[in-house]
Amino acid sequence: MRIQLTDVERTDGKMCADHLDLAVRLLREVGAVILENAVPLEILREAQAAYSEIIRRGMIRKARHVVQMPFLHHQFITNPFSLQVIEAAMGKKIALFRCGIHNIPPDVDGKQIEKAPHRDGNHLFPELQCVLPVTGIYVDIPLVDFLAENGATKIWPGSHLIMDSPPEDVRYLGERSKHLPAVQAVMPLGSLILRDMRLWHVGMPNKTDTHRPMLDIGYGRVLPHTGERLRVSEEIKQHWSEAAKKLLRTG
Ligand SMILES: O=C(O)CCC(=O)C(=O)O
Repeated sequence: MRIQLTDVERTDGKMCADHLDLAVRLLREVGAVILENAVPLEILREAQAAYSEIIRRGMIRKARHVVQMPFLHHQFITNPFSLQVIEAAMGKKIALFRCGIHNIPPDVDGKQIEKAPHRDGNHLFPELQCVLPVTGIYVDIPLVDFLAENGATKIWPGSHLIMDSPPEDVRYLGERSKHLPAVQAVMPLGSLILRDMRLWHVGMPNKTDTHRPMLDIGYGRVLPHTGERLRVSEEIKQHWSEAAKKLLRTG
């Protein structure tokens, strides 16, 4: 599930056809693909410095959502290689819906334990036994080398294709995951990983004495009608039943 981009691809800002095909295939079949040498080190150093300042100011929780430079640099948000894969997998109509940082601080008191995995987004129709194409992809960009020791994300290959049956079983991934093979997404600085949002994953304990931050960027396929709602005045709504009001929900 790993592709090393070549110097030619980096100079062209474009993956060759074979690499692109492989990346799309891995995303479809494994649920994730790692692209090494995809992010220039200079901008990563800038982001590291900015994040060190966030740590120094004790703002880690707030940085779980960051809408500021350098984290919104085009080499992150519109990274040419991740966009190539995203557009090949979900089409050209895509939208950015999240930018944040997931950090795992050093486990100073030895209390970090492995948590249960989760999906970042569920199947579009969890009640059907039918896996649809991907409609949401997360691009995770480590701001340090990702190692087994510092808590590289653990993923369950193929788990994006698992339907939860009954659908409520999505709440019990921890128990279910114990029976399935998993790997840690170990990768050097300069890499990124594209994840189908349905893939089971979890950040692992950090056994080193340095922080393990990663940029987490979410893209979704724009689906017709999903944002459209009838505009109804508050005056009318106050006479509506709860069932009627529910028809205007956005989440
Ligand atoms: O920090 C990590 O490695 C995983 C973060 C995570 O769970 C997520 O992106 O939803």
